[in-house]
Amino acid sequence: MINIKENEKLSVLNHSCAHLLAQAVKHLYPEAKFWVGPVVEEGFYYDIDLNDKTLTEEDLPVIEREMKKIAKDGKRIVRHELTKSEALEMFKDDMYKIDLISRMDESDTVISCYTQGDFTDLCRGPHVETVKELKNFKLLKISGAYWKGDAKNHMLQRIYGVCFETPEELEAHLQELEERAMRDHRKIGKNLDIFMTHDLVGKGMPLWLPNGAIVRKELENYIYEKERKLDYKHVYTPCVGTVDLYKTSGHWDHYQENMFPKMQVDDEEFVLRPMNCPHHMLVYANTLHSYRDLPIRIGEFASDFRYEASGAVKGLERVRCMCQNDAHLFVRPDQIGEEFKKVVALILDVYKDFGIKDYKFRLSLRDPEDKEKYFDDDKMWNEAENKLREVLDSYGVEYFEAIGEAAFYGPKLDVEVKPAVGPEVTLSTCQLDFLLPRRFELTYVDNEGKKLTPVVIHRAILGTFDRFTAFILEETKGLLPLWLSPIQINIIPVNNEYHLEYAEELYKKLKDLGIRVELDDRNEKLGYKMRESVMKKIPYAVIIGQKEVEDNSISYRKCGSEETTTMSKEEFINNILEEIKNKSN
Ligand code: TSB
Ligand code: ZN
Repeated sequence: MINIKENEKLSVLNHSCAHLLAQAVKHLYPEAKFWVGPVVEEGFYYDIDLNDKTLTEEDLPVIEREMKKIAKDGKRIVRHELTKSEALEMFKDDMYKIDLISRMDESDTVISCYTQGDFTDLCRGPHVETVKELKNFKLLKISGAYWKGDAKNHMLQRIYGVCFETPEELEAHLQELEERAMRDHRKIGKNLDIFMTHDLVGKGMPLWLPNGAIVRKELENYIYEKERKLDYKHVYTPCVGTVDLYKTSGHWDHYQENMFPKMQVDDEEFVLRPMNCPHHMLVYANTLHSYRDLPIRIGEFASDFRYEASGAVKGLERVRCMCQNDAHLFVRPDQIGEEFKKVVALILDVYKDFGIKDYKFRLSLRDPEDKEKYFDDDKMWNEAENKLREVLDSYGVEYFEAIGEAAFYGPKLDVEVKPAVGPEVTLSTCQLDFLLPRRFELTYVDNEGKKLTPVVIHRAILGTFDRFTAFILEETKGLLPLWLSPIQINIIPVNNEYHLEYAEELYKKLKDLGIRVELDDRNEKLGYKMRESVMKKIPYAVIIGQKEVEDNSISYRKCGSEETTTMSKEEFINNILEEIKNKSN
């Protein structure tokens, strides 16, 4: 999909279109005030204050019509330059523009505004010459947005749109947007009954429905088995901890803005945990360790709670209550490289199993200027960052660097993927930490009986089951591999009167074998049932008609294919069991 912001010509066009939008809104709602209207990757938006009036999607065509009318009129777009005091005078009744102008530095900024007909807006420009050039646009959606992106401020209304030079380009873009929306896991998740949300439970707190619970359980079993083979030891720990636990770890000082507020119970202060590391540090400290015991790998499918801005929560991808596929690896300094390599190998192995190809490794480093967010110890950071680079270079992993993306306790290697809608997100992560083991005074005994401090590697391969499910639903467009599908086989008798008995027998047999099977014995037409089976993304639709009953066979159609295959019942069952066992894609 084209990135409008990176295309100079389209940027100008889209920015001019944002002004056209503002002008139309002003015509329709004279009380409207405007904050900012930037160009973004997907077009443009404008943040608008309409006092108490709330717009809905239905208002967009009305605004579009007004925009078309203004564009047809064809006024020139004229630039004026102003001094700061002139600008302050000109916009004196507009708190938003005054806010912007007040922050401009008179000496090195030219303050400019642009006028088209009866509408003037403060703007740096540049713009197209006349509004006539703004022909091929579309308003896409409307949402709320806090002023300056701060939840403490009041809410503005954000209208999104996009503009192109030709109607063909616009049409192609809209088509692409529609396809993308179809791939959105929130839509797929609803259609396939994977998860739901409810205001009474709260924002960012999805409820996994039976179909989703199956997917999650299968993912848990899958990764548990991989980790078991790699000598991970799994634990269960509580999803709360005392404030003191998080003061010891440093989360209280460096991660508090991402945490839910504390709660008082009797004489203890608790927080819902945002991470599991402190609990795992205590599990490690529960036993004495010799240098020969390391690495020790403590894993958990652990629930965490994080404060994510209400505008940022999104389906299963960004939630406030999540379950991490977490582990903390306690290693000797000489084992860092080898253990890190094993984690990267596991990530690659898992991605291969799922057929995930489109991802990037990102080396996330601290921002040395940000003393609040990152633990302040230059030596420790340099050591950790250099060690990580050294490991990555020696194993030939390709990555790019991102400043300010590290965890507060250390640098990390993240895997970044692009969801159907919205910016990139992190899936897997592998993080190097010299800090937490020190803060928890963890030790192991070396061969001379001396107590030394281990190093910790934090890692999450599937990231969270929540985000991974969101991602895999989008990757597969809802058609999950057989082993992961909530319903694996749908048996459809052609005629209940003659074929139901045979179908029921097959249903029972498959169910006894542990296959997730459904029998569609409704009195509906075959074509109708087949279409529904495809819509529900059930990998196999098995058709039972006269021929099948007589030959003791089955016919099946794979979801998405028009081809029907017939074979003996035994052969089919063997193939299915094999496909599930092999976790074929
Ligand atoms: C790996 N302490 C480490 C852990 O040991 C940790 O918590 N790392 S994390 O902060 O990067 O989170 C791990 C993973 O959780 C991320 O890689 C990401 O895939 C996933 N994740 C983070 N925030 C959210 C969220 N709000 N919703 C869903 N998944 C999330
Ligand atoms: Zn951790």
